[in-house]
Parts: sequence; structure tokens; C-alpha cells
Amino acid sequence: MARKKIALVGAGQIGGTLALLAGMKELGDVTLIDVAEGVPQGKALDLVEASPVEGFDSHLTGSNDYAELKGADVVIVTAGIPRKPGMSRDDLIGTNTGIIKTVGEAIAKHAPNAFVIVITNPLDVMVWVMREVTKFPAERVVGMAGVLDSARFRWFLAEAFGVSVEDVTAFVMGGHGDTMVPLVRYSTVAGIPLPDLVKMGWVSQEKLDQIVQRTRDGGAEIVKLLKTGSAFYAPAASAIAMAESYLKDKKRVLPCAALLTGQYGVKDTYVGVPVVIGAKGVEKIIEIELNAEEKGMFDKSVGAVKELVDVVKKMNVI
Ligand code: A3D
Repeated sequence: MARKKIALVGAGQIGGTLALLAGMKELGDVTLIDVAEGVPQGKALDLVEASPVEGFDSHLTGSNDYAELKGADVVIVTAGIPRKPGMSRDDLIGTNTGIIKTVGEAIAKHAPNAFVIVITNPLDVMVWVMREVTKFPAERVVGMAGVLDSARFRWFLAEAFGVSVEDVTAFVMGGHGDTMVPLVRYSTVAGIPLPDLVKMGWVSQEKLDQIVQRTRDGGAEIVKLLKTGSAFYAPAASAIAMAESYLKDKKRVLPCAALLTGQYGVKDTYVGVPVVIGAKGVEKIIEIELNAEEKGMFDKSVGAVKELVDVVKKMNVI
């Protein structure tokens, strides 16, 4: 059986980490593609030189030519510019829309059967642009954000409770921005919902509220510390979980930006919801019951995403 091919468009901070993880997990052969001359080639060479030490048999190559997308089973897109301190994700919209348009056209031309995972910010809008440009079926164009936001929530909870990260499940819905919706009722430690843990005295409501807010601000906290860019290890790990579920038909239930076609009362908008990812891509969008407060927060988040989509529509470039 031929190895799978994973193309990474954008060989920056996240792209390089994606390549390392995909290689070490032997998910397939990896091609890094970037406009910066020498960068994808240099990173690919550095990574293959790590393979004898780590003992993985993935071939990694780098290129400045989109034609190298040919035959890709999965394309993960990080091409674009990241945030600097003081910038919101939305400040990136002008530059990154143009980049996603170029990359989307190249994917449609060279890798028409690929499963496409977008990471470039502002996420929910960029994945919408990608789908508009490629015209791929919606189940093959998805955005990574919820896995990362949920991972941050899980880590903060595990740290606060002094328990293994493995036993904390959490999920965050909505747009990948300040309005994201960490769902306390559906987050658990070994199946025990967080509101029960408050009653059991594991955590005060005040502390839990602080953790929820820290989750919402999770990206900005790292941007402030790094000063020269945004998070990249956890974002890469999150996208690899999605790619792995697709390539191995694992059917994992993961929060991802998916195109809603009426679910949650929303149409024609990409926003974070729990989905099943398997060999057909986004195989199912899971509609959970939201109470009035959660629905209010979700609708507000969807509204913020729609406003940004309108900004892109008015730019008249796609
Ligand atoms: P960075 O290290 O700057 O890498 C981006 C790369 O894209 C650079 O190497 C550029 O040369 C390259 N690039 C620019 N234009 C093109 C093009 N047309 N074709 C191919 N490559 C191009 O950034 P990063 O890796 O830290 O972040 C990448 C993106 O991910 C940014 O937009 C971030 O805001 C975003 N991001 C999203 C999340 C989410 O959770 C959604 C988290 C962290 C970062």
C-alpha cells in the first residue's frame, strides 16, 4: 500500500511542527510548501536528518512550488501572517484572505481530492474563504480551532484539579475568538460534569469562571509572552489529531469549524461544533442541546463570525 501524502502549505512555526509530528507519527510522506525561498527545503532537510535518530520512515521534502500539492491526501494550511502583541485575530483578515485565495486555487488545481484543514486566522472566516475558492464538498474543508481551545481548557482544569490531562474532557464551541463558548456542563473529569465538581468542593465557581476566561484568552496569553508570533506547538498537535482521524478513519469526535447548513439554527456559516471525522471527512455534525444561556453565547459568537464574513464579501476579492 502506498504511503499517504500530507501537504503542509506554510512552513513557518506551525508548519514546521506539523511536519515533525506527522513524521514522528508516520502518518505518511510530508511536503512542506512556502513562498519563502529555502525555508521549506531547509526545514524538510533538518527533519529527515532527525528521522534516523527518532527512527521514523516518513519522507519529508520542501518546495516553493504549489505543483508539489499533487496527490496530497491531506492538506493543512497555515499560510498567512500570525498575530503580534496588541493585534486581534481579525486584524489579519485583509492579508490572509488574499493568501488563502491563492492557496485555495492551487489546492483545487493540484489536489482536488484532498481533505483540507485550515489553521490560518481569523479561522472561521478563512475556512469559509477556502471552501468558496476550492468549491470542495463541505465535508472536505474544515477548520482547526476547537481542538486547541478545548485542549487549553483541559490543561487548565487538569492543573487546577491535580489530575491527569487524560481524564479531563472538555469542549469549546463557537467561533475561534473572544466570543468562543467553553461548555462547562459538557466538560468532565472521568465523566463527572464540572458543575457537580463545584458542588463536591473540587473547585469554586469563581475559580471555574477564571479558568473559562483564561481559555477564551488562551491565544492572547501566549502572544503576549512570545512577542514575535503566536502559539504553534498545541495548534500543530491539534491539527494532527484531526488529520490522523481522517487518515485512519478513527471517527473521533472533535470540535472543529464545520459548515453549518441549518444545525443550531445557523446556515452557510463555518463555526466550531462537535463533529465526527473519518475517512469521508466531516461525517457528522453533532447537535447537542444548549440551554438558553449557552445558546445566547453561541449565537453571539456566530454573529461575530458572520460580521467578518461580511467584511470579506465587501472586499470583493473572492
Ligand atoms: P508563521 O510562522 O509566520 O508561518 C506562516 C508561513 O506562511 C510563513 O512561513 C510564510 O512565508 C508563509 N506564507 C505566506 N504566504 C504564503 C503563501 N501565499 N503560500 C505559502 N506560504 C505562505 O505563522 P504561524 O505558523 O505561527 O501561524 C500561521 C497562521 O496560523 C497564522 O495566521 C496564525 O494566526 C494562525 N494560528 C491559528 C491558530 C488557531 O487556533 C486557528 C492558532 C495559532 C495560529
